[in-house]
Amino acid sequence: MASKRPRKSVPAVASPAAMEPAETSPVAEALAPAQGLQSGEALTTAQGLRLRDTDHSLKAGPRGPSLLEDFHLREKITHFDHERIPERVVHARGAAAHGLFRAYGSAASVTKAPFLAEEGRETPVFVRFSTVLGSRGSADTVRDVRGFAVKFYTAEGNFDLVGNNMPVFFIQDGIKFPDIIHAGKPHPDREIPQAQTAHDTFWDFVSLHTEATHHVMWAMSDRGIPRSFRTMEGFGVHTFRLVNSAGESSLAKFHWKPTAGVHSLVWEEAQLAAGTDPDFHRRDMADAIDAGAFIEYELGIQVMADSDDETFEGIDLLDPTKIVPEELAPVQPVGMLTLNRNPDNFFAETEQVAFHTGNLVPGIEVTNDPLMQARLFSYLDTQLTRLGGPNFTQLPINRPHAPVNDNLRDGMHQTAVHRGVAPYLPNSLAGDEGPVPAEETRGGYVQIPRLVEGEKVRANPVSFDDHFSQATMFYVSMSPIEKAHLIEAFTFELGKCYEKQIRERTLGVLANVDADLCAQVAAGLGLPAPKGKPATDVRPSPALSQIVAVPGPIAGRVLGVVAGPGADLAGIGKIRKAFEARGAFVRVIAAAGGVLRKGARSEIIERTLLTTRSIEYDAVLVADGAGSLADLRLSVLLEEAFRHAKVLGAWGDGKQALRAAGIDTKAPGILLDDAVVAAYTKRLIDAVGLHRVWDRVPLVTARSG
Ligand code: HDE
Repeated sequence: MASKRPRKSVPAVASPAAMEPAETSPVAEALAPAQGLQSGEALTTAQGLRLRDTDHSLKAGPRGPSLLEDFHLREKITHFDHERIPERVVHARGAAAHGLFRAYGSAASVTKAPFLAEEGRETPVFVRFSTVLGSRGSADTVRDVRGFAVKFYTAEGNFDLVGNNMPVFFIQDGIKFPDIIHAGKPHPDREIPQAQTAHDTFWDFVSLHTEATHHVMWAMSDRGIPRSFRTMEGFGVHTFRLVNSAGESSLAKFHWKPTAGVHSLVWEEAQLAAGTDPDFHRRDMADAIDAGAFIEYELGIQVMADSDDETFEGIDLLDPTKIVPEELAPVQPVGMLTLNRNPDNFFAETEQVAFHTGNLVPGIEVTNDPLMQARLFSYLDTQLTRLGGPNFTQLPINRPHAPVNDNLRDGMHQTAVHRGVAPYLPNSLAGDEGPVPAEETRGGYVQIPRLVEGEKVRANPVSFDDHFSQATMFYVSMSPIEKAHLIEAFTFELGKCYEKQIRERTLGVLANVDADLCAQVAAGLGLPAPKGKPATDVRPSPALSQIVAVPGPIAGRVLGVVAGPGADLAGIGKIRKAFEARGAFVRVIAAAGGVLRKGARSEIIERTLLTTRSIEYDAVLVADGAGSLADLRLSVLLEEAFRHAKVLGAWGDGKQALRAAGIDTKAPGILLDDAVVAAYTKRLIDAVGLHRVWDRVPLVTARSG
């Protein structure tokens, strides 16, 4: 969908933590050498030779063959031929932003890592969000897990928190990763379907491999289709071991909590967006940051006592298919992350950034979670192929902001000119230039001593055998609308499977989660519901539901206002002022492009009925003066927004357009007034702050039968 860049004048999100992007941030400084490769005014070859003509190849006469001696032709084409690198084997589709993390200092009691422990300490970060299964060019809004990878450029070296927007994983042992990914990726014969799990091989695997059940519940829930990157949580998933300055350890789980709340798309909207704006999430993030509506997440930790059995309230903390309910261990805030700068170059930064779960700093250690253990191997290994050799840490985006003095040498794409003759330790020849080991208190990878002993086995602890109780907890913690979405998602995905035995086997799995869930999905598929043995002693965890009862912030939300010649521009102006003051956006929609003028006022038409679709908006209004705009596309826009439980409204004669679209103006979430007054604007802000008008859903369901 064509998009204008948002107005630069939109003010920053009204929050004390929002920061102006620094003129020269440390990251920009780190990138300086790369940018320095472009200098001078004249077009040159890679060798610096000035070029007069880059439009014609050297030929034997204007109609003759090209000559092999045309070095410029060969250099230009050869470089182009090699512009692509292999896409990531998973998480290929992603978008990223720079930002700053500011520590509250509250983590000092549990970790000595200064970027967490020192109050007010600011650390530059680079964050890449991604889907897991789709190729680099796939759509943003597909149902999938979202990657949430954060690189902290700390003074002690890089720390990477390579997490997801769901707190659990499909598998307990990393050795199963190729299996789950092969099952989820497109079928190897036809390479379809792209970027989705609604196909036989995925459901074949997860129905046979029941430890995936809890994660499947998350993936089928609204969490699988986030409204935007700014409205999703992030999780470190694994349990980490934190160590404080007194050498005491505790076990912890990392959580990112978005200040904008946790909100999702509805399924039909996600599907429409995948076609009409495949870049929906990355556009949303880039536009918002460009406009100064920065994106924030609070980092929190759940802290559990370190113990020999590494369990908490009966939950095995080494099992990545389990969460610790927040009601049992509260998430304690330790700092704020603000994304405030878009990358300058997608390839140099977003594509070449290399995360690694083994990038740790003193004060943060890994545990024996067998999923984490396998990851420690994988992330460095994959970059050797993807980034073409062992020197990817020298790329500007991967370079630490801490001093580097290693004895790693040579290799493909070496850009450092190392001096000296003794890249080894111990030595007597390096003099002052050679590195020496850090003193004990400052050294990295000095793990807290723990006894490790056991027989060599290929086995899981018995506690890993419970595959269903937390899946049940997830389901019973959902509100009715979230349950309905889950049922719809399962029915959709299984309805896309060709093999009846896979549908039946999955129903057998769901029967062990919840009888009602199983019965409703079975009814949708036209199959009998099998009986199972769901856990009965499960307590709901209210923190798992994302439905809000009180209006939250509206930063980053988009309001579409339908207008036309003669529309009430003063009213639009009042709404714009109120929304932009809260970091939200107002886009004027009209039948054709241009500028609307009335007296001294003007409004740029940012979207036309040809270029827009309802998925772009969290709410749609029809302005006074636009009520007689008769266009089927407007009716579709309004009707879709109605069906997707979005706030709709109109003032003055704008109400006519709602009625012409067949919208029941007495339905919940239809905000009408005669003119834009302060009370009307407040009602709008509150309604958008509730994200959706869920009360309207029964009406829509009744209408569609
Ligand atoms: Fe990853 N994962 N993963 N993963 N992962 C990669 O690394 C892997 C897992 C996650 O934006 C790859 O550089 C294995 C869990 C994110 O660049 C690769 C296992 C979680 C990203 C890899 C896991 C993640 C990756 C592909 C099981 C959430 C995107 C390209 C043992 C806690 C990072 C790359 C980015 C990327 C392997 C499981 C998150 C192949 C073997 C669990 C967010 O190394």
